[in-house]
Amino acid sequence: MTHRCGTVGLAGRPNTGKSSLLNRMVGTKLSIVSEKPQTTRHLITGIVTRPDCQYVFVDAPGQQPGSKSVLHRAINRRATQAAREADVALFVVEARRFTEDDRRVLESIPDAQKVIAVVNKIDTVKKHADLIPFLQRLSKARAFQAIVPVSAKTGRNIPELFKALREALPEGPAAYPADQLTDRDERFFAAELLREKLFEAMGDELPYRCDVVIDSFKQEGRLRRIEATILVERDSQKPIVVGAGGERLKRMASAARRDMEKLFGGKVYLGTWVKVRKAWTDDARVLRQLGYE
Ligand SMILES: Nc1nc2c(ncn2[C@@H]2O[C@H](COP(=O)(O)OP(=O)(O)OP(=O)(O)O)[C@@H](O)[C@H]2O)c(=O)[nH]1
Ligand SMILES: [Mg+2]
Repeated sequence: MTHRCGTVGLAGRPNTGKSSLLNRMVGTKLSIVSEKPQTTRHLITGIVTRPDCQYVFVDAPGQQPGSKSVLHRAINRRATQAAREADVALFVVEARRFTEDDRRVLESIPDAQKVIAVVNKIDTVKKHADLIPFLQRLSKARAFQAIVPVSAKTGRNIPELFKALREALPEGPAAYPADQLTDRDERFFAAELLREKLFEAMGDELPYRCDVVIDSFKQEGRLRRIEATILVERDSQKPIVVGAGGERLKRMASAARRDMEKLFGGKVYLGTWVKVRKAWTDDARVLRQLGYE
């Protein structure tokens, strides 16, 4: 059988389940997930190596209209970057929902690009027949290479998606060693896992005012000693993140630490601080430090 290898760029409106899908396909939780939109802020590579094909998935932020800050614009700029630059784009929509925002994402993927549509969250559809009119409507939006209904949650139809992807990828040798899972380092994942807890524990506004900086990451024997700072924009936000008696910060930190231990496969010490960096979401210098160039 010919060997294939290529990049697969994810794109879609916020919250359609792109990161959940990447994690499901890679079989490891690499990309953080939450119920809130625009959880993902960076491009994250997840690599799947099979005897006949290497799939290099790239997760991306969901594109959200209305540019609120410099951070927001930076996130939006990379929303369809992975899909535009990859060998194949995976356009992820929610079962039975195709909104103007979905259409806008699809239109920003160039006509010449190969696109596979993934209809995610089919576990929320009781009867398969209920999905058919939606699939028909979707098929008119563009000449897709394939339309594959899946559930990232249950894993339903994921093998079919791999099959459709393989057919769309170019022939070639593997680009990465067979045991490589990602192009990001542990420092990156440490920051992301703590950021995920902010998304889980905080209200609708504050997660977008926060980010995480890893101040130090040291391997001491089998222990990873990590010091992290949560950045907030205003003095008034700090006590909200810390919580009464420091309870909330403690809870978020232990949840993040447990996830890190699982991903890294070893004990982690995590120290956390909260610092105010006035209006950092509009500060180009801070944004550069955080990796949003
Ligand atoms: N029922 C169901 N829920 C799902 C499925 N896939 C994802 N979700 C949920 O949908 C929400 C959003 O998932 P994410 O994976 O963070 O979505 P995303 O597209 O990466 O979102 P952004 O990074 O914000 O663009 C989370 O609450 C997930 O648990 C699925 O197959 N079925
Ligand atoms: Mg995401």
